[in-house]
Amino acid sequence: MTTWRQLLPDLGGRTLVMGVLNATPDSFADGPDRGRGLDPGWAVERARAMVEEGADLIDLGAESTRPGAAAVPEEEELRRLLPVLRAVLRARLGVPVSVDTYKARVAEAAVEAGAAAVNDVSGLERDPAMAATLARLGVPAVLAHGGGRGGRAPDAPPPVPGEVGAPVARWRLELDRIFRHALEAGIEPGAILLDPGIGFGKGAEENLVLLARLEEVMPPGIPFLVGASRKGTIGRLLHEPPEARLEGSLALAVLAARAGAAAVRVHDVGPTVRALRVADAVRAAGRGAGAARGGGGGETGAAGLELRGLLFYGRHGARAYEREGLHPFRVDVRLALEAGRPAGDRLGDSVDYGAVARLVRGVVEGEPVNLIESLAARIGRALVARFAGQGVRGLEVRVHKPEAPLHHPFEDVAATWRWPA
Ligand code: HH2
Repeated sequence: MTTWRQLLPDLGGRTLVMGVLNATPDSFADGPDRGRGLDPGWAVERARAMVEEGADLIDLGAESTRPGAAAVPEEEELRRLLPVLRAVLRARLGVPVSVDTYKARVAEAAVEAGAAAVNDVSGLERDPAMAATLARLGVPAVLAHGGGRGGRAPDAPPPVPGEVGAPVARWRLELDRIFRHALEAGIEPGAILLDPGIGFGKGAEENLVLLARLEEVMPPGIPFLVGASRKGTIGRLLHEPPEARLEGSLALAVLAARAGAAAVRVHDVGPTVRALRVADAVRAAGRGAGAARGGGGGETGAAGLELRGLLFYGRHGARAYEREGLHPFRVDVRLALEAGRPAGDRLGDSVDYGAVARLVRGVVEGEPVNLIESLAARIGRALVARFAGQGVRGLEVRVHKPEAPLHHPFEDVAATWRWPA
């Protein structure tokens, strides 16, 4: 199976840019260009211009996903898509082309024609055949949250009665579920880019909260893409039509990059590439300064190590059904090192956090226990047994159960274990 990093080697370095190409008569954001992408000749020139402006990949869609758009039958979608896809591929523009579709048959035909990736706004939800099809095709995929249910009116009340404010925990769970669904279908973790789905099934206020809290919403360790370009969220703030939302789109691309997005999906490629070049330079400088502060240890003081949000699946729980399927557990580990640690700047002078993560994984994926308190204790004892002799003088383990069997919306259920007690 091809991974995203094989397709886009810069993934995880700078923020990558996916350029939007619509072979549709009704895409919300295309302004005076609406419908022109149905013409293969025009589409090739548009794609070429985006690549010249710095696009890392082109995303070709033949069905609008805007709220209220009419569903397009498979045959019609293929009739629009394939001639444009073939023409763009024939032009050998030097970047991969993904196809924006939630239909397995369309994805399959597009990959057979040469598409390198699939962008499913429904996160495998809308077409039950999509997950297995992607696993079989072996191409990487963008899996978005919320695009499977049809758009909700921007000012509609929250979908869960009484769920006012931020449904952050729910989005996070649903994204975890999308990821797990993909893994269970046989898609490799490295072939998945998650997407919070700005504007998909979310009200106006919710989209702002989602953008503000991306770092909490997106499962750690899984690269994600954000598509906010020209969307209604910007229109409602600036009162401009989609083709005049450049500044708003740039602001959101920069905020997404700041929150750790691996890629953004945009209409205005050149300005976005330039804005991100600056934003990425600031981010990189921040990382450098942090490294300089944290590095070169061994002179005085004691360092600590922290791993947060390690995600593993296990069968722990007191109810019989919890033993039947895998469910997620998130683990935070904090290790306090003895004074004078790390003794030098080599891996052997400190605790190898990869080894910590592997040990936690072994316990979570191992023999089930009833209580998360027991799970936290089991992880803690295993860590003490392994690392106490390597300069660790204290540790704290926190186990979160994001799918705890509670019949109320909740933020978190967690248990903590400390050593020394
Ligand atoms: N947004 C749109 C379409 N596809 N795919 C992903 N992964 N993420 C998004 O946010 C996303 C998407 C909507 O933009 P556009 O393609 O310009 O409009 P339309 O759906 O009306 O064609």
